[in-house]
Order: sequence, then structure tokens, then C-alpha cells
Amino acid sequence: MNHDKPLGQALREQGVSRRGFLKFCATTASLMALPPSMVPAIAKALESARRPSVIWLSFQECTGCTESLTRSHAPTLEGLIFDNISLDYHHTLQAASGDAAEAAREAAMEENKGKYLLVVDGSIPLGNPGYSTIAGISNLEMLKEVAEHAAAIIAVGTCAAYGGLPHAKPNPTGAVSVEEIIKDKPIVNVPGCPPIPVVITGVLAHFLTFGKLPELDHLRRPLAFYGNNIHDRCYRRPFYDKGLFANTFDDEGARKGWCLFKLGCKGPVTYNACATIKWNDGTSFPIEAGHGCLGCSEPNFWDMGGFYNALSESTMDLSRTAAVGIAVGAAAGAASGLLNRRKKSKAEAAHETVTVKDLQREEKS
Ligand code: FSX
Repeated sequence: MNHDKPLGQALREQGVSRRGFLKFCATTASLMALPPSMVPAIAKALESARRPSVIWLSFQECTGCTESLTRSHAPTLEGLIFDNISLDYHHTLQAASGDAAEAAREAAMEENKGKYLLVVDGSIPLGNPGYSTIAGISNLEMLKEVAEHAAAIIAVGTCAAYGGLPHAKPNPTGAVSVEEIIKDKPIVNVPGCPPIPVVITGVLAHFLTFGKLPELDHLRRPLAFYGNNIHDRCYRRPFYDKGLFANTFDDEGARKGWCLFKLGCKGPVTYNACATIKWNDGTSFPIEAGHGCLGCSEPNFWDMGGFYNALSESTMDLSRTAAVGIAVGAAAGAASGLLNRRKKSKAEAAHETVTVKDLQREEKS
């Protein structure tokens, strides 16, 4: 693989104009919540960035994460960016198979020791390590082997980030997340079942631009994409505030586009960018299509008590109180002490989020 060609040159060779490139940089800046004044710096850094080697491992998953990434309308700039990292190993996308594929992985690890990015999708079965193997190597063994000399790890999808669907009760394979196994590497979680494609490429672009991972929340999610809950950015929010709800999927409220809270929408406790970035090239997102949010970027979303059961009022109160506490920066006493329980820096506290897991824990205690 040629890692020496700078990214800017590779993009130009693929017919990407300067204007298109700068537009991408501006979008990247805004996605990463950076001021417009950062665009020239991003452009300069990306122009000369060397293509990092990326090794992508897929374990227990449905391949939805890769499908999500490849469903962008070709050719998109994010697709080109993705082409212009050196994706040295990816079960689904690589041409090589068998011994040749494994040789490519080993060569990439050797040539880029300590510098390559490891992307993982899917959870790892600990209950039965022989349950899921690649080239005769258990998922656990392969993860440890590749992680050892990785510069950083990106856990793509809720399965890799939190165990996801394979971890759902009764978790027959003993599925765990990447961060439950690897303790000595920088890890960023990009949850969602699947995650939004531009969020995956945005994290990669951040790494290309700044040589480090973006700022994360307490669940290791990039704040730029997971800093707000769906509810607060939802275009149906004014109906919630007015008390106008759909009670069934075909009543007058549903037809008028009223709030889906009573139909089980988990938007108030789900942190993701679906309501702003949306899907299919910014076309729509589940709530816009008339279905409540399932909360797929939150830990244990599958076991949250039913996709069509409304969140309880006490949960909503807690969520609201926490939001107010965050807004005024009042860590002390806010949201039943949720914000105080963990020791954290000022920056972390300012961006604290309240998740389903927190709420469930809070309600039990
Ligand atoms: Fe999991 Fe991804 Fe859901 Fe599927 O790779 S996050 S089941 S979309 O495919 O891991």
C-alpha cells in the first residue's frame, strides 16, 4: 500500500476540485463543532496528511455498520476520504481472502507498528471463544493481537462500543465490548446500530487532521456528534412542549406529525446526531419517517423495556432536571446528584450527558 501520497494529492487525482475540498473541510469543521476560522488549518493539515493504515476487524455483528458506510451516494467526498486512508484489512470490502487476507493484515501491522488505526465493529464472545473465529483465530485473540501495536482504536457500532445486540439478554455468547477487553489504548466509541456514516468519517477526519482522537463524553463518544440528545434537536419538539402527542401510529396526531413520545420514542435519553445530520445524505431520520427513536446509540438499548413503551414521567423529570443542571453549569445538587457521582474535569462536567444507563441506575437506587 502506498502510504506516502498526501491526501490532498490523492483527492485531486480522483477529480475532487479545490472548491469541493474546501467545502468538505468546512463541513468537517462544523461537524466537529469547530469555528469557521479553523477551516484553513484543517485544509492545510488534510492536504499534507499521509494516509494512515487502517485495520478494520469485524466480530459479532450484522454488517450493518459497513453497510451504513457504503450506502452513501457515490461518489461522495466522505467516500473519497475513506478511499484515501489506506484500508489495509476489512473482511467485507477487501478483495483478498484466506491466507492472502491474513498476510495483508500481518504486513500492515508490521509496516505501521504503533501508527495504524484499529477500527472494530461487532462484539467479542467471551462465553465461548470458539463461537466466532477468523482464520482459525478467536475474536478475543485477534483483537488483543492487533490492538497491541495500534495507535488508537475506534469502536464502530453499538456492538463494539457496548456489546449491542449480541449482548442483549440472555447474552448466549457472553458478548462484551472492546473497552471491556483493551485497557491500555485510546478508544473512541462511535455507537449506533448502525452509526451515521458521516460520524465514522468525521472521527477519521479528526484523526487525520489533528493526529489525535476528538474530545469524548463519559461513554467515550465524540462530543461533536453525541453532545445533544435527539429530543432537544427534534423538529417535533414544539409539539411535545405543547402537550400534543400521537397516541397510535395512524391517529390524527400521527398524521399531523405530533410528538411520538407516547409511542415509545427514546429521543429524550438518546445522544446522537440523527436529528441534525440525518440519514441518506441528510434526507430524513426515523422520527421524520414516523417512528420513534429506539435509542440505538445507548448501552443496553435492546433491553430498555420495549421499543413501544413510553419513558416514565419520572425518567423525563430526571432528564429535564439534568438538562437544566448542565445548561447552567450547576454541577452541585443537579439531577439527583447524577452529575456529581463521577470525578471529572470541568470540561467533562460541562459536556456531561444523562443516558438511559444512568437513568436506570438512578431509578434502581
Ligand atoms: Fe452491531 Fe455493526 Fe448494529 Fe449491525 O457492525 S451496531 S448489529 S448495525 O452491524 O455491529
